[in-house]
Amino acid sequence: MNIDYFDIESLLSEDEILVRNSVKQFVESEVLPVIEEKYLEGSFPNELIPKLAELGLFGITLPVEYGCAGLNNVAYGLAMQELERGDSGVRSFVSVQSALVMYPIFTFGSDDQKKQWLPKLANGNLIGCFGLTEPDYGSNPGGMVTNAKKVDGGYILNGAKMWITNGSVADIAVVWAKLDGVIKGFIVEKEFKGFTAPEMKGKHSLRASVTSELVLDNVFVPEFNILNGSSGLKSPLMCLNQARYGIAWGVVGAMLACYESALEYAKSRVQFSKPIAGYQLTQAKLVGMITEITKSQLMNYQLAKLKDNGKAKHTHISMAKRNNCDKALEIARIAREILGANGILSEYPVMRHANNLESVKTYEGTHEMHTLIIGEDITGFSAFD
Ligand code: TGC
Ligand code: FAD
Repeated sequence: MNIDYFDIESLLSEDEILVRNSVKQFVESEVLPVIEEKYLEGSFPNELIPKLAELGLFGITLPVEYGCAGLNNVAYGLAMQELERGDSGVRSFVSVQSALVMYPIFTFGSDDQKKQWLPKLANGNLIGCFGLTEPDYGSNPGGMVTNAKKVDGGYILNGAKMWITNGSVADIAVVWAKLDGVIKGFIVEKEFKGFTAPEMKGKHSLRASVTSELVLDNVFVPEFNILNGSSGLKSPLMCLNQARYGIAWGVVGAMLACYESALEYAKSRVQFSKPIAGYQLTQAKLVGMITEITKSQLMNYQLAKLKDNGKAKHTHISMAKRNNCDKALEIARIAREILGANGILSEYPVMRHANNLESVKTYEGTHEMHTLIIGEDITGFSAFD
């Protein structure tokens, strides 16, 4: 089923529809059959990695000369939407690889660095992660204490990162550290002495996704591995723009899965004299859901157009990330309500999506951070401190 109340499909090109349909088909045939089990087990379905690469989903907007698909932002968004219709953890995997690892190498790296890493990241032979958050610096990454010192032939890195998606499975980590007080990006390879990435356990959310600490204990990073084009907090924030954009689209996929599940259930579950879909209270819930989905779809489409035309501001992206994550979580919770007791079972996707969305609303800038970012933009007053 394509839930598209305002016929947004009529705005899509044939290529964009093709991307959406092929990712959707992949999710239906390869992700949905395994995801509940993987979620309950607490592991990522690694067997999907070569297939995600084959579909061209890693670095989807980057140029073909690096083995990427070179597609536009509508296609990127639709791909993320369809992946997250399956599971936020699968979309996270692709977000990190594309927006947080390949994008910084493409944007801040030298030609040699691009040639060395991008094709292998595009074909899934290398997996990457992105280390910005620290135990004491989450919403305020500018305060980070991880630091780099210049030495002969390279740098010595010390510090710790926390909550890092794909950390323990990554071959390379894009680590942000202060060099003479200025934030720079470094490519830390998993074999480097003094570098470890213990997995974080006990999550009730994003269970089909690996989350880790990164520990840097006097790690020598050769000169070749510094991202010289990066400078200051603005550089990691530019990467976050790419990922937040993908999340804004992705969570619409989670909304669609929850809405579809609740609608079908409501039409067939009979209580008192008729299906619960026939009661006004249930209809009000379903109407609220489809209206929020439609608003998010329209905002995403216009955001994509702004982005493709180089006119998207980071505050536009904040608005879409903030709104869509909030509404997705609300929709997932209401869907669970409509399903009654069945809503907590793994037979239905809604509780998994609801739990995942708790993280999605938090990472890449919490709801509150995006409120303050937009608040500052419209009033001219910063309310962070
Ligand atoms: P502030 O002074 O506001 O900004 C510093 C410089 O950066 C510029 N800037 C941006 N540039 C590009 N894109 C953006 N989004 C930008 N936001 C700000 C700003 O203009 C300034 O430039 P300049 O030239 O003046 O130096 O910084 P602040 O220290 O006051 O901090 C505020 C800020 C923006 C950091 C905070 O609002 C924020 O965004 N916090 C959230 C942190 C965050 O999102 N962390 C995410 C970690 S990664 C992650 O969660 C991955 S999840 C992966 C997955 O599994 O999918
Ligand atoms: P804090 O910053 O401690 O915030 C706690 C609460 O205080 C929040 O509600 C926040 O909104 C509020 N708050 C903070 N400051 C203010 C203020 N000024 N005004 C009002 N309220 C405020 N990070 C990475 O670098 N790489 C990753 O790959 C990555 N993956 C993640 C995966 C998962 C599953 C999760 C859960 C997180 C991940 N993160 C990652 C970290 C994520 O970006 C941070 O959790 C997020 O930025 C918030 O930081 P925090 O958890 O330290 O919360």
